[in-house]
Amino acid sequence: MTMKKLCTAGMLLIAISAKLPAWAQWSGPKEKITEKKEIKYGPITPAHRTDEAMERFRDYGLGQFIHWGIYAIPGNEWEGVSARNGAAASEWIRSWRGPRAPKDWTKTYDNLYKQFDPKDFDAKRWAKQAKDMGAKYVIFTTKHHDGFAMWPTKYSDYNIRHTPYKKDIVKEIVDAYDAEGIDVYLYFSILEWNNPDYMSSEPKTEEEKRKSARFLAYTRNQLLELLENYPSIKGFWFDGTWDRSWVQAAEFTYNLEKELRAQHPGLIIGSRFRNDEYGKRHFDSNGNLLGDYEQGWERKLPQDYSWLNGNDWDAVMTIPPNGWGYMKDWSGLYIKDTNDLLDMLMHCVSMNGNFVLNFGPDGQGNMHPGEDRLAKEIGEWMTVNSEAVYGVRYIDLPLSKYGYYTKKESKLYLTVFNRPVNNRIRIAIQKDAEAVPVDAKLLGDAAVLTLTHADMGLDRDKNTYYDVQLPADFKADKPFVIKMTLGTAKSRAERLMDAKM
Ligand code: FHN
Repeated sequence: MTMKKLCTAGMLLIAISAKLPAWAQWSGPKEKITEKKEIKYGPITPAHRTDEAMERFRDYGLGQFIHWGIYAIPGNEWEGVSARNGAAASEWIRSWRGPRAPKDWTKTYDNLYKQFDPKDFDAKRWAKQAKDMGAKYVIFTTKHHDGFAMWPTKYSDYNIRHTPYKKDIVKEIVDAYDAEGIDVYLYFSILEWNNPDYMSSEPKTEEEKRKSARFLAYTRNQLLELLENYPSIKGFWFDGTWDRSWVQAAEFTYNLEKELRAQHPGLIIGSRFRNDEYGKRHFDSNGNLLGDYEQGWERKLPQDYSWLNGNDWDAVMTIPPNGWGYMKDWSGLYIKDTNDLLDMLMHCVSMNGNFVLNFGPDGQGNMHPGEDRLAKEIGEWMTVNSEAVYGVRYIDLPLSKYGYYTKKESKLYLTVFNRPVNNRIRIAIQKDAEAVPVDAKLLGDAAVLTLTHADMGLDRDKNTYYDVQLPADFKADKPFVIKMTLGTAKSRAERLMDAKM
């Protein structure tokens, strides 16, 4: 290839990489920043907070997301007609369009609050279920994109006080989950479809600028109100921050984040809240995390630890393929089973992330029966194995083909999803590792497992191996955890003559 062609290809590559779409940061390693910029509205907190609140966040492992609001009443259908393929997701049903959408649907939807009276709602029952499942935090929708507030806000009449239910649902959730020792985070959508002051595009005219200023002030007021009403919460989980109207308000959002943090020391805010003055969201134009944890892993998981750049993160996941609010009909959809969800959980915690499973209760305050079943099965597994989930961290070992490693002080856990036919679980450890497995047992079982050093002597191999032998009669119909202690090696790998090829 001639030099000219090489240069062209190189420039094209640079051009393409410069135009990486925003979501590219969640489908591979982060973009390498070659040219640093002067940034006024970059990070407010250090990329790796070490305070007690943030250490708690790192230790959670498993969380619960709850999407509950007016959209729970239709449950992704109306008068027997499914909104599937008509609305983007069940909690987006207000935006249902197309030939099957009911006549005057938006107007119908915007009056549904007049019938919101969840007779079966019992926050204590939900909190107990979450506790039994093993969740350490809950993220609860105070207000989704439809703008309906699940608390009696002073700043809008479109709220729970004006429903037959009347009571403050956010307070009921906060009190019940606090009582179970589960930390509460409040989901808050900036975007509000039915707020006359909300616009998605950048305000240009004087009138639009006045509306935008009113909307920003309203948003600030509601957030300060939430902090004042519910002082025990640990953080916000922001959403709906992708429209130009919010992106262009970098100075406002920077100052608002500072104010929220000053109002509530230790507050945890994810990377989805705001962007820098160049419009870069989640990470500023120099690649620095905006917020306390990366908040873009939604219905996807990082495929390599290096993609995370050592940042904290959480992954939020639906049980159906998509759809966060209540969906009455799950038929014809792939519904993740317990093994799917445990695999995702261990995938996350093995890479220093938290896994947050979404529940979408119905209009009466009941979880979907499928959610009840999964919560129970996950809870049964966590009862035996949560030691490998809570308070663990990533360990730099060659990836296991049997499952996921997690580490806590001198303990190494391997959660096995793929049991080898010979029952021999081979652990690869770097030859220069200071600590190696010195004993092994199964969580939930007293038996000590046989552990041997398998010095395979492969040429040019940087690793040595330790074999854990599972008893042939060990029965397991779900993932199981091998707990090892890391200590001083009793035998070293032989130094062998290099192969001569
Ligand atoms: O548009 C929302 C969606 O309704 C849901 O709330 C998810 C989960 O957080 N967030 C946005 C889609 O990315």
